[in-house]
Amino acid sequence: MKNMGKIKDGWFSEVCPMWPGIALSVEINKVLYSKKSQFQQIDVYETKNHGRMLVLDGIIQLTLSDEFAYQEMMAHVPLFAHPDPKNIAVIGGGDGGVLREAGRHKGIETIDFCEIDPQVIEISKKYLPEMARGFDDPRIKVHIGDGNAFIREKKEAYDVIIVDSSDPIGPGEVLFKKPFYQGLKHALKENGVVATQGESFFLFKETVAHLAQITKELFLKQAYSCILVPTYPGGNIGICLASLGPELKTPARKIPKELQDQLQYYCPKVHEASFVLPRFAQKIFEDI
Ligand code: SPD
Repeated sequence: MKNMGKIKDGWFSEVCPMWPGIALSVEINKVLYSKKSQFQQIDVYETKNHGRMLVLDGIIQLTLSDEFAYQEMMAHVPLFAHPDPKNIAVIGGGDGGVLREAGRHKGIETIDFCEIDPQVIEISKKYLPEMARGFDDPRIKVHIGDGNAFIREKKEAYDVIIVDSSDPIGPGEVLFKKPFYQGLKHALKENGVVATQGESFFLFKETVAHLAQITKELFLKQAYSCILVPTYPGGNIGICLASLGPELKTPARKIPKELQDQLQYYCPKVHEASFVLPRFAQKIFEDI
């Protein structure tokens, strides 16, 4: 896929046809890594004010200054929505950030992790150790391959599945289609919960509506949680959540104090508040 990032006068600009007319720019000091893998262009920058930044095919995946918001919410909202997650899967997110957060749940027994691009894992281990320490957890089994194919082979295997995908262009595209969600449902145990990268309701109304439609058709409950992330387009991103039983909008259990003390964004009140949407965004869900 065409690399959509541009560098000019020391600024990296994320320019993507998915969000026309808007470019998010970050001032950079140094290019630490820049190479094409079998699947995508991978760049790591040292930014001037936001720590290191991982960019795939020209699209910002994270900066170290605000990554905690996304990783914490992607992991803890679905994991606390489930009453007792023991076996979980994480699809995508080769930087290891969601794994790092999921690993904070002591009750989890197994974590299957599937990533299509092994280079993202290697580069994250080398340049983003704060993220990739997620891989140190002995409960994790790493599978390199296509997330869609991986999930299709699983039947009633997981309490929670988290899909930390890039946008629906390039390798992540298949993860926004109905057959993938059918596979997710099939792979969930009774009372299972699924959370997928759900894009911004400001910039991707059609994608948000599309995912809501699919999850409404297939699951018992569905909801959309909003996360504030300054270095994602529009300053926000969403989680598309669906369940075969549990309520999604309130945590199913108390957060242990020692876990809460490690977090910077997630807490039970933020869990609930993240589902309170502005009127125009509520309408997306009413209209499906
Ligand atoms: N528009 C960018 C969306 C990126 C979502 N995935 C980020 C991966 C961080 N673990």
